[in-house]
Amino acid sequence: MSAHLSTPAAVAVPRPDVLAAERRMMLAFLVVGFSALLLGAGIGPLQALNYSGHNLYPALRPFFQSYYQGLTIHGVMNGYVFTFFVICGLLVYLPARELGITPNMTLWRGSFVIMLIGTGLVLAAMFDNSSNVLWTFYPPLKGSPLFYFGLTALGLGSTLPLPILLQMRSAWKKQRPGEVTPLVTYMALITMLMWDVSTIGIMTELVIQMDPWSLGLIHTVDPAISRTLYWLTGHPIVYFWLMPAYVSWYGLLANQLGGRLASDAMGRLTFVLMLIFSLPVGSHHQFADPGFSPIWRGILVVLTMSVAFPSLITAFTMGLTLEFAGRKRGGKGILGWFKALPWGNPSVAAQVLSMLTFVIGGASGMVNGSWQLDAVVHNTTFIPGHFHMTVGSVVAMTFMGMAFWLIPHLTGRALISRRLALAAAWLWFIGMSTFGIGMQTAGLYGVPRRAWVSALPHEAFHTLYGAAHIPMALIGIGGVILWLAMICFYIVFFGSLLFGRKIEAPAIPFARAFGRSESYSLERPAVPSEHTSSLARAMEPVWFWTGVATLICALSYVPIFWSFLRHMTLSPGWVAW
Ligand code: HAS
Ligand code: HEM
Ligand code: CU
Repeated sequence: MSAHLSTPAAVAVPRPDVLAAERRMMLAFLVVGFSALLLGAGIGPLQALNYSGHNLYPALRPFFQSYYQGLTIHGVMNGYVFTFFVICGLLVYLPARELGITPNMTLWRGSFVIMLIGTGLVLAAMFDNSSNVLWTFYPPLKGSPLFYFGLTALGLGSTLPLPILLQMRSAWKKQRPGEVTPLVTYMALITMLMWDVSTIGIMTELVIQMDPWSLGLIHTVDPAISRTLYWLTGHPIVYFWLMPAYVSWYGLLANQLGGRLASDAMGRLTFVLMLIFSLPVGSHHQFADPGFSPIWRGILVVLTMSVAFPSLITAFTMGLTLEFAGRKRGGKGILGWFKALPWGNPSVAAQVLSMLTFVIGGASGMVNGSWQLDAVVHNTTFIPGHFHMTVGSVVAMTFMGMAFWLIPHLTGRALISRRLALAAAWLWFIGMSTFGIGMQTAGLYGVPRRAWVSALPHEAFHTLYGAAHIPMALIGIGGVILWLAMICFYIVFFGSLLFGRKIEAPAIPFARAFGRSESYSLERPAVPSEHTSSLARAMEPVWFWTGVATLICALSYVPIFWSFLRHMTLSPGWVAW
């Protein structure tokens, strides 16, 4: 047997100054990302209070002229800036630690700088009240060129981790021929392949339609084509947010729990299925748009249910992983294992609590994904209810949980308060659940999303929405609890960065699994190559799977664009504020 063991190649450990530079870069991504969340999510409760009938906007006049200006800032800062910075940091930094290979720092810095410029441009465009076009920027609403060029830069910068990952993986493959890519790197790579293919939609929309339109070089655009290009990317974007959270669940959490991952191969399968199924389904956001045949809408329903499948695999794999860990820690009975998890660790608590919210977030996704049911909930608060129980909880909380170990790891400073970190996780969980359930229930009463309802006269508000007053009150209460959660989180986040006690930097969770104190070298336990599962091997040809995904995507979109291009409906721009 030992003859088949692959021996670790002798590779130079990255130099301490290079490691320090990588840490600084990761920290920069983290700090910018979470600062964007501070601004974006800070506005969220104002919107929640809008739905409970409290209009705070007149008091905020010099900063926000309208509800829609605030809502645009909220969607853009949270949906693009927070997520992109954290993800583009993590998906390079974690593989670099796992492989023990230095990433291409020029490209990584390039990604950061381009996105930072983009952020500056969109902030200027949103704060000068010129671009209240909401985060989906549907034409014919028209904002300023700064907004669209800013988004173009953000989009471009977010694609750059892909070449960095490809370079690192090929360097690793040269040293370890015949072995499958380590799990975290594999997942990061599939995520970036999916994302870079999908950005063709939004980048085409921005470069061919919105950028020249905003500059006045063309005078009209076709909104149906824009919306379809937008959702070509706009659906995969939700998996671009989710998959890095899954990287943490599959790649790191089992070790944080002191257990083991139920199945490495299932993790790989999950990612490949997400790559294949997320690209063609964007038009399920357009069930209410004209121009799609009923047959195509039916196919979209089937494809959408298929993309839920990898998350169901994840639910079972994670459920088992949690159970392993809980039983190992002495948990007994049907749910005793759940109680026995290391709840005192804020990083674990944030991530496991986020999984619970995903049960509701995922179920509401299946409601949206069915064409008939979507007709009931489309454009109601049910939809933001759905996605705050996914991106607003699963993704935001998992990233917060990661920040709780990343800050000590990157800076060598301890968290200033473990209790406050735990409070942040629990308050976010309670606040987001109260808010999300309120939003979803209010949506079933027909309360519209994207509506400044609190500006209505008192009687009109009560006549229209009186029946939904309990869920609408829950929305406001959830929002206020979320403010408290944010206060706890940011005291820990910035407090620890500035004042945390100096400690020895903790190891990356997966480093411990491989028996290393710090995952800086290529020293992994020798794995008998024939022991790697055949499923994991079948998932290894990433270019093949990307080709399949791209082909299916093209097959689904070419007929749609073909008919749209033959029946163009051009519109001039509107400024509705
Ligand atoms: Fe969605 C709209 C369908 C998932 C985000 N979605 C949105 C929008 C956003 C968004 C931002 O088909 C609105 C954009 C806008 O502004 O208009 N979505 C789905 C489906 C899924 C789904 C089928 N969405 C997500 C995720 C998001 C996200 C993830 C962000 C991260 N969504 C839609 C549709 C629309 C839509 C329509 C358009 C609606 C309209 O009318 O506009 C699926 O992927 C969901 C699958 C998930 C599951 C859950 C698995 C559960 C897990 C946790 C397990 C728990 C454990 C704990 C292990 C099936 C993994 C166990 C312990 C115990 C003790 C029990
Ligand atoms: C929209 C509240 C955090 C992403 C909304 C809406 C509310 C809200 C009430 C719907 C507004 C409307 O339809 O009129 C909150 C609260 C938060 C929070 C109270 C917690 C402090 C987050 C986070 C994310 C996020 C963490 C993502 C990472 C979005 C997006 C929209 C939205 C993308 C859609 C904006 C649009 O319709 O144009 N939020 N949110 N939110 N939220 Fe949040
Ligand atoms: Cu979608």
